[in-house]
Parts: sequence; C-alpha cells; structure tokens
Amino acid sequence: MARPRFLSRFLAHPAERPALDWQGSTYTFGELRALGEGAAGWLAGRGVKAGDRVGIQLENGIELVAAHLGCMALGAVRVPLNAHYRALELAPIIEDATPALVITATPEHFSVVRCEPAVGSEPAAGSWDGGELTALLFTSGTTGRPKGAPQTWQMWESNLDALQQRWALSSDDVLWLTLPLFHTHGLVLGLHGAWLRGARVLLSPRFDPVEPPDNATHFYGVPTYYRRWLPLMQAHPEWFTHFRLMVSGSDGLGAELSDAVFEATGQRILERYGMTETVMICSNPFDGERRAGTVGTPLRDTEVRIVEGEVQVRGPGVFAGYWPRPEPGAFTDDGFFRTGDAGALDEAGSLMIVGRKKDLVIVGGVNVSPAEVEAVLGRAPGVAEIGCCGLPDSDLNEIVVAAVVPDGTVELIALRRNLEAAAAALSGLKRPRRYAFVSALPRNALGKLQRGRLPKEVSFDA
Ligand code: MLC
Ligand code: AMP
Repeated sequence: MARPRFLSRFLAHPAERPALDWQGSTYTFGELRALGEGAAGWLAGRGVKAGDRVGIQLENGIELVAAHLGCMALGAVRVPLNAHYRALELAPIIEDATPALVITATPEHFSVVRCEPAVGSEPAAGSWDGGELTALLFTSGTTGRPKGAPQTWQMWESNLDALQQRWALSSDDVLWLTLPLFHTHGLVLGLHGAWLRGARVLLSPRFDPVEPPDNATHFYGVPTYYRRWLPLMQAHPEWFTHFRLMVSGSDGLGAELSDAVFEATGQRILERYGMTETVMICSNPFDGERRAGTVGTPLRDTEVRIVEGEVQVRGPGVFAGYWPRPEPGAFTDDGFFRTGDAGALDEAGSLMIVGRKKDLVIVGGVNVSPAEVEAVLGRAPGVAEIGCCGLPDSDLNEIVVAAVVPDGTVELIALRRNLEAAAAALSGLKRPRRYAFVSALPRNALGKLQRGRLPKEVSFDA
C-alpha cells in the first residue's frame, strides 16, 4: 500500500524536534515514531492487521497517544470512543464499527469484543503505509443512533492545510491541548493539526480553568472553557499575553463572551465552524477582522451556500457518506452536505450560525440527541410519554431537560427517582438537569413530537 502523504509529512519532521509534553516528559517526533512502532507490534501480536478497525476508549494520556500511533504505523483504522460513554451508549457503535480489538480502561462496558487494559511495548512493527481511511468517528445522530463518519487522510490534509494557512500556524507554535481526544476538535484540529505542521503539543488530561503553561502560543477550546476562564482572565490578564491565538468552536461563542474576553485580555478569540462530517467549514482570519458573532468565511476550496435557511457545504474536507448505514438525503443531488445548521451570511460574506434545523442539543460542546435520551428514559416505570430538548445554560451553553407525561401508576417522587435511575445508564452530559411533569406533549397533526415547542410551552423547574 502507498504511504498517505499526510503520514509522510508527519514522519519527515526532524527526529529531535519536541512533539509532545505529557506529565513532565517531552517526546520528540523520533520518539513518537518509536512509540508507534512499538504499539504496532503490540497490536499485531494480538492479531490486528492493516485495514482492521481498532476501538480506542481512553482519556487523554500517553496510552491514548500510543494507541493512535500504533494504528497509524500498522495501517489500522482508529475508532475513537468517548471515554465517558457507558455500555448502553457503546453498544450500537461497537455493533456498527465491528472492531477487531478495543483498547479501554473500562472493559466491563464491553461484552462483544476482546478487550485489553493498556498498551505495553513489544518488538517494533509497522510500515506507516495505511490505506485511504484513517479513522471512523461516531457522531450523535438526530434519530438517537450514533452515525459513523469515515475519515480519510486526504480529507484531513486538504482541510488542515487550508485552515492552518488561514491561521498562519508554524512549526514554532506550541499548542496547549486540553480538549478530549475522541472528538474532531481535539483529535483532528488539535493533535493531528499540530503534528502535521511539526508544532509541539502540551497535552493535559482535561480542561481546568487554571494558569496556562507560559510557553504555550495556541489554545483551542469550546465556549464553556472560555466562560470558566473569564474570572481568571479578568484577575490575571498577564497570564494570557503569551498566546498568539485562541480559537473557539464546536458551539456558538456569542459576541458577549467574545467581547468580555477581549476586554479582559486584549485577545480577540478566533471563531471557526465545522463538523465531524466535514472537518472545518468556515473560519475567521488570523490577520484581519475577527467578527464576533460570526464564524468567518469558507476555507479555501470549500463552498458554502444557504438553502431555505440551512447551511450546505461541498469541498475536499467533506466525507463521502455515513458508514455502515448510509443516510438517504444526507447530500443534495449536486453533492452538497446538509449540515442541519441554520445560517445566514452577513454583508461581508461571513457566516452566522443562527440556530439548528436538526434535533440536537449541544452541552459543553458535546452533541446530545434528544431522541436517544427519550428512548432511554421512556423505559422508566411510570412514564407514559417523554420529550427532551435543550435550554440555555450560563455554563455549558445548553443543558438537556425533559417533559414527562406520567402514566399514573407511581407517585411523582418515585417517578423522578425512576427517571434518574434510568438516566444513570447515560454519560453525564446527556442526563436531563430538569424535569417537568405535564399532561400532554406538543405534537403536530400527525402525532409527531414537536420538541421545538417544549421550551416555550413547558415550565421546567430549576
Ligand atoms: C464530561 N462528561 C461527558 C463528557 N465530558 N459526557 C460525554 N461526553 C463528554 N465529552 C460527563 C462526565 O462523565 C460526568 O458524568 C459529567 O459529564 C460531568 O463531568 P465533568 O468532567 O465534571 O464535566 P465538566 O467539567 O462540566 O465538563 C464539561 C466540559 C467537557 C465542557 C469541560 O465536556 C469538555 O471538555 N467538553 C468538550 C467537548 C468537545 O471536545 N467537543 C468537540 C466536539 S467536535 P458523571 O457520570 O460523572 O456525572 C465538534 C466539531 C467542531 O463539535 O466543530 O469542533
Ligand atoms: P459534531 O457533530 O460534534 O462535529 O458537531 C458539529 C456541530 O457543532 C455543528 O453542526 C454545529 O451545530 C456545531 N458547531 C460547531 N462549531 C460551531 C460554531 N462555531 N458555532 C455554532 N455551532 C457550531
């Protein structure tokens, strides 16, 4: 198999250049290569072959990095799995991804695959000659079932090159990376984006609003990170002066928060917009005006249009379709992907995301399908009907709330307990933060639940 150019570029960085800092140790690009080859030997020793899919359910750390590098060296396709997901949420993903192996810290969540606890090192293997596919990322479907979005090296390379040209990213840059590495934002933009350029990554286990490392030049976050950081920015603006660029994405930043950060630090956060299915679509510029409240203009070679209020996109970063369950209607006849986001262009051609046409709640930058939450909580004893939606939240941007029609068989106190017990099968951000008990749900003439009416028509207690 031919080596993807993306990998050739990664392997061409000088062996002695620092590539990763993790818990006090610095790894050079040469050491990452050796780590990958060791991990590829470990995978091969467990029967994994080039082209196989490997699930990786780990929190940020050197084990996660080694697992990814091992797959890259062996030519296996990575399936990043959300480290917070429980058995119930993992089951449909595993069913669709059919991985040869899953590397996880919580093997009890898997019943259908062989699981291994941690990455060791065995004799080197791996030619870094993978196929076209590099990863299969699962994104919350609006129907409740996560959808597999295959990622090619080519998608990432063309998209990241266009993005980084706009951001003037260079090998001298140092990215403080606190995003989880199982979403597009942390994995593709963060880890792979930095390494494509030969830049250095300072990896943290998670985001905490603390003083940033003083050698960091770049930071990427979801709006919640900036909101939690704001008091510290106001108290210690000098802690943020070494950043050359701070970026926000995965959810709307809003002009108010953007302005507050600017007033505190003099830094105008650069907002960009993307999706797992498309990598990045639009971005504000590094040089030139960053328009608060907009996500900027389309990247090079990417076409964006608004049709009946919906953002549609076509370009080399856009995936070829869901796998293994293609979705009829995901693309228009002329090849534009329907994002499900509602948008408008301002007079300067910058895109504004004004809402969502899809039934999705974004909690702290994490997509939650209300249909999935309803399916799980709908089974709680005492529930006749349930409808979930998002409500604005001053920390997480949005939270999930649930309107429940009791079936009358249990007291309300017991019903609430049953709902909370059922919700425990879901990862934390998906669980409703508030419940309302109602006599009926808003439905259209055909009986279809109208989630968009819930926030207006139901009063959710705090
Ligand atoms: C935390 N939890 C999650 C989760 N993070 N559940 C699912 N997915 C996640 N990513 C759960 C925990 O298990 C816990 O459950 C509960 O939420 C609270 O955990 P916490 O760590 O105390 O939460 P908190 O500090 O509030 O974390 C929230 C957060 C974090 C915003 C800091 O979620 C985060 O880092 N979000 C970033 C998400 C991201 O990277 N999005 C990019 C998507 S890519 P329990 O059981 O313990 O209560 C994309 C494309 C693009 O959108 O354009 O970028
Ligand atoms: P994901 O499926 O996790 O990749 O999430 C993609 C979705 O995140 C998009 O369809 C948007 O709804 C949302 N999103 C990403 N970036 C932004 C942004 N800058 N502003 C508003 N929404 C965003």
